[in-house]
Amino acid sequence: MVNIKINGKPVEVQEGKTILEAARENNIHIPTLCYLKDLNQIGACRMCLVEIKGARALQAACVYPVSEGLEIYTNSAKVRNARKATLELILSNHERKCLTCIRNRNCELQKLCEELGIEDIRYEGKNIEYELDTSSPSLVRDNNKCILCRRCVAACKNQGISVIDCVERGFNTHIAPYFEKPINDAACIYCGQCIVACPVGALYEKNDIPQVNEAIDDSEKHVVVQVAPAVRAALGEEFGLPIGTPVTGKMVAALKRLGFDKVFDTDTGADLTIMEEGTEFIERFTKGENLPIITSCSPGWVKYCEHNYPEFLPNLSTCKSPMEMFGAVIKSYYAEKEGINKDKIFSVAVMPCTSKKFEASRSEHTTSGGRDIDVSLTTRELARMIKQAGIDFVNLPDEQFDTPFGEATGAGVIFGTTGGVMEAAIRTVYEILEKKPLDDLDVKAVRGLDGVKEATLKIAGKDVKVAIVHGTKNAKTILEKIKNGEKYDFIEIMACPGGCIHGGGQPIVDARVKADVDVKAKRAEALYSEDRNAKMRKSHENPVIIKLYEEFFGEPCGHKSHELLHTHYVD
Ligand code: HC0
Ligand code: SF4
Repeated sequence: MVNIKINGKPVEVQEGKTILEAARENNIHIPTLCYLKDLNQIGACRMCLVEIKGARALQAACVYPVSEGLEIYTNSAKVRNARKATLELILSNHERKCLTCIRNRNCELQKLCEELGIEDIRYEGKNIEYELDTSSPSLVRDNNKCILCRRCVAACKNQGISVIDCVERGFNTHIAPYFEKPINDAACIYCGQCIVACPVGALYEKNDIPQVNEAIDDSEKHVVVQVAPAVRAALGEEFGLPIGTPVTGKMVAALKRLGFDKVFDTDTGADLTIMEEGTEFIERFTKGENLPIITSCSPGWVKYCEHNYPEFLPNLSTCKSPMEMFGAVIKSYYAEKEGINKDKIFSVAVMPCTSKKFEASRSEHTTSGGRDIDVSLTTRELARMIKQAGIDFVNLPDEQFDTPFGEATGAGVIFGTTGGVMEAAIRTVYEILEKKPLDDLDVKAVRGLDGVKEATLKIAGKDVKVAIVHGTKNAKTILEKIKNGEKYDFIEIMACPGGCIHGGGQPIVDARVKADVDVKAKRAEALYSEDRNAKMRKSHENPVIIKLYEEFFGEPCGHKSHELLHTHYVD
């Protein structure tokens, strides 16, 4: 510990901490902009400048380590003036279209203007006009709004992707994919981690709300929606509810009020995936063929594999993601059962993910003749639709998903967090192979936020070696281990850190909140609590799934399943 003084008050702080951390621990607020805890601590934006007794220049608190006897002033006139001047310079060439900006009222730059008392724009700088990069099916890059904080660059690097970086110098510095290519021509996996890292409106998802509204307004169309597991763990944040509040019932109620004809749960699709993927695993494990089987439900991970490790494509499970399985079921089984022409069905998915927009557009997912999923919206887009419709979300009653897919299990809901697909699969595979119930359904060995988790499970007298990976940077780690001879049987890989709960389509949390709150852990706990309280916790016990096999598919991995529920990603 070291003894320092902040604004004249003596405090004891752990050695190695930065001034910013020391101040925050003592409830002293220092503004930041480029700072993103553990990801981007580079002292670039100069918003966190502080005065240090005896030092000639002001110092960036986010990178300056504390030391014995340091005397720091966080709010002197010199500090306030310097921060304000820096902010005014940032504003001088910022496109200040706040009223129409996607991040209006959730913008860290806007908040700083309020906090630092910016009353007018004193400097009008030269503006470079950048063209929007709309080349990707998932996201838009708008350099006119960019403040060069480099948080997106750090997030992309943390994913092990690094397709964006600063290019050129001085006033011409801007963020771009390599060789200034459109992002769609770079090896971007559309994970959207850059979007959730961005403090302003320089990165956002492709807006697909108009297509959905148009379909809802078309009386000829039967518009169905399915909602991914992780959406319910975060949607409430958009309406001021604490991080980690599960809002399943209100979310369903809101979707019904938005005018969707049927509201379904992707968790049901997840239960179906477990039947197919569990069976596929048992077949491959029994024959000792094509192991490890690697999950393929995360489209960002699939794209990463296609770009960087095509030799592992044969290891991917042939199962489509729950979203796409459900999409195929809706335009086949459901259409038949309800007597609705499949071409009149408009199938929407709400996902915590930006890459799902890309997945929905892939040619592999067109079993119905056209797109099986017509539109994939993000959690944020759903929140926007709810706000635009004037729905009082917080005071909605809890409502239930619609028949004939009204039931899902706890196994389906935990898909939304890292380790969840594996845990759900183990619950089912164990009971099929052991022919007896699993004693403890909480498979703790596969839970938690470590980037790579490994466990060896005993099932039916055999060792099953599993690994769980989240964040594509960690995918590289495990794939390299396999290349070096390490053996695994079953691997779950999710592109986003934390899994879907921290997907690129989820509500954007202010960097200052992220510094204090473990957002991933809180959202994960929302899903685990739903699982604990679920009536059913194993996919193979879901009566909807049992009926689906009886009435339509016959058996898992049978002929019809292969036609509708499986695919191959090829190089
Ligand atoms: Fe996920 Fe999924 S769990 S990818 O993270 O498998 O997006 O939530 O919907 O499809 O179920 C996302 C979340 C899904 C799918 C499921 C899987
Ligand atoms: Fe990088 Fe993901 Fe953003 Fe693409 S979407 S630029 S891969 S962080």
